[in-house]
Amino acid sequence: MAETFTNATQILEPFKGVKKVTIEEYFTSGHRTCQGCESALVMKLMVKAAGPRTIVLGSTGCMYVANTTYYTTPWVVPWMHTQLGSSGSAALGTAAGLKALMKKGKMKAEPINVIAFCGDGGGADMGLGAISATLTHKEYNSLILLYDNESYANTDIQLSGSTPYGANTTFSPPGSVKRIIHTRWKKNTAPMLAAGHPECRYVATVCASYAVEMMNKVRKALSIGGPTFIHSLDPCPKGWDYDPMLSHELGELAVETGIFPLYEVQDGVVRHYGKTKAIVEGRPRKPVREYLLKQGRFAHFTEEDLGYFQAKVDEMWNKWEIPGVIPFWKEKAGK
Ligand SMILES: Cc1ncc(C[n+]2csc(CCOP(=O)(O)OP(=O)(O)O)c2C)c(N)n1
Ligand code: SF4
Ligand SMILES: [Mg+2]
Repeated sequence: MAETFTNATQILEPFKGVKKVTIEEYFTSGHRTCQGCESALVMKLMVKAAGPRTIVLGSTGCMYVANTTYYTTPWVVPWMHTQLGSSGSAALGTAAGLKALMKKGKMKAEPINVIAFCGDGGGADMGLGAISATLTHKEYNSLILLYDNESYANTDIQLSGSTPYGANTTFSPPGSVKRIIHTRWKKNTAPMLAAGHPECRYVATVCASYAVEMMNKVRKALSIGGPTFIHSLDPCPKGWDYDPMLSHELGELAVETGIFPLYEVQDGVVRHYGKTKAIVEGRPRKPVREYLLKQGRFAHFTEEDLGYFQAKVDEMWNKWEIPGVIPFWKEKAGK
């Protein structure tokens, strides 16, 4: 006799402070990421927030390759690799499969979290279409988490649509004739997905430098139901070329300079978080040079380049309809 099936989610209450965070780990030793790798911390916090009744799927990239050396794995929960552009398809297929098996009584009906992670190459570039499709299927519960180390890191730091303007990558080395090879501005991925998928109930940005906030956004995304999306900015010592001990500080600086705002879009309501909220309420932003000049990938920047970068970030805050989130502004009357 099939059990009654409701497709409910787990209700994961927010951790009320760091002392209330559970001590159990579901991403443990056994991986070979670089020293100071923030994306490994993101995996650890993501699955700690989700808890043991969770399936993790991951597309090709550092968080696949460095985490699954033959015969070892840090994952304590079930996990599966999926093709580079397929985090969306893997999330949707797994959620649909679980739902069908439970509905038919072929497995115990219980809420199981489905999380698919992807890198910026796999998610913001190659897999964007599959993520978009998944975010339109409101009948299936899943979370897609994009860990953004701002390059195709695993294949030796090629530039992606998430790489910041001017950064030195293996595809954009500064030369003596042309200093800035990468002249495109970083994609605004989370708002693009929030605005384009009106029935996706939860989209958020996170940074593991603010770990409790990050875990609570994961818990909210999993509890709220339907497909959800989180974009995490992850300092990468190898790709960004800095001392590994600076990972935490660089995450903070990305937020304090206003380059990477922290917010959520829940049922269409935008809420800024933490230091981003303080900036919206009038706290001065730190100059972008404090963030950029700590990283070797910007070592070739001149004052002119720093000025250009600062002006673009100023525009996000002074001109955008919703500061740091929505890059439109209304035409002034009479123009
Ligand atoms: C279809 C396909 N094209 C290319 C590759 C080679 N490849 C493996 S990992 C990777 C980089 C992925 O970058 P990203 O998604 O940002 O993850 P990261 O390596 O930065 O963690 C590439 C290009 C592949 N595995 N599959
Ligand atoms: S290259 Fe960057 S993302 Fe990849 S394992 Fe090293 S620090 Fe982590
Ligand atoms: Mg990447």
